[in-house]
Amino acid sequence: MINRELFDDIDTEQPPEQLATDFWLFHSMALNQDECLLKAVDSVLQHSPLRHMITPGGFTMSAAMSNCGEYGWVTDRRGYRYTSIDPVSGEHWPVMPDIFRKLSEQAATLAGFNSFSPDACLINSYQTTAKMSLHQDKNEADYSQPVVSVSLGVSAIFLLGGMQRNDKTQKIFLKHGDVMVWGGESRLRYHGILPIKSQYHPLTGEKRINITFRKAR
Ligand code: MD3
Ligand code: FE
Repeated sequence: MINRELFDDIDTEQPPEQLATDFWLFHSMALNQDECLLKAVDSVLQHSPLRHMITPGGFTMSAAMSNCGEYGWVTDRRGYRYTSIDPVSGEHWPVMPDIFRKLSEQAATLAGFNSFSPDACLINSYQTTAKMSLHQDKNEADYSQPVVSVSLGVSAIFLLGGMQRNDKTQKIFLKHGDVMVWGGESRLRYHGILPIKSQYHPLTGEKRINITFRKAR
């Protein structure tokens, strides 16, 4: 078994990494609140459970999803969009936990986005082999607003592409506790997640949890 505390200390000393213009990776930024974050994830999921949504093309997404905050991102045969009501529960999405909001605003500030105030928070849960194909995030009203994401549990390799689907991609390793912020010139970059390898994390088991914060409206 890995000595987690030893690795925590090393990771925390990794400086913020700029992966592209307006694109930052804050290594292990969420590590010291990992258990609180996962507890908050669980409380959201008790109200609005994870579900596999259907794309407009009729495919079932391999990542299971849910949301909290004023708006939630959904997809079905009618398209991709934000809603204020969870179509599964028939109620409003759960309130965004304070610990989520605080972390996302702090990360955005570190990246130079000073007045980020997310109104939408998507929770993605990946089991082994789940993936997310190359896409752009463009269902939001204002692309001058950044996006923040927090990775928890087993690691993943994400593909960072360019502004065109066929642009060259770079592979970036995302581990438990990593926080990314992208906006400005990078806001509409193509990106995706390669199929998750079979791994085990003491706090999440075989799963990877990604929490993504956006300003939808
Ligand atoms: C944005 N989720 O939900 S977030 C999504 O890890 C999504 O669950 C992925 O993409 C996940 O829409 C990735 C991190 C990420 C990485 C690179 C990007 C977002 C990015 C590059 C450009 C824009
Ligand atoms: Fe995305």
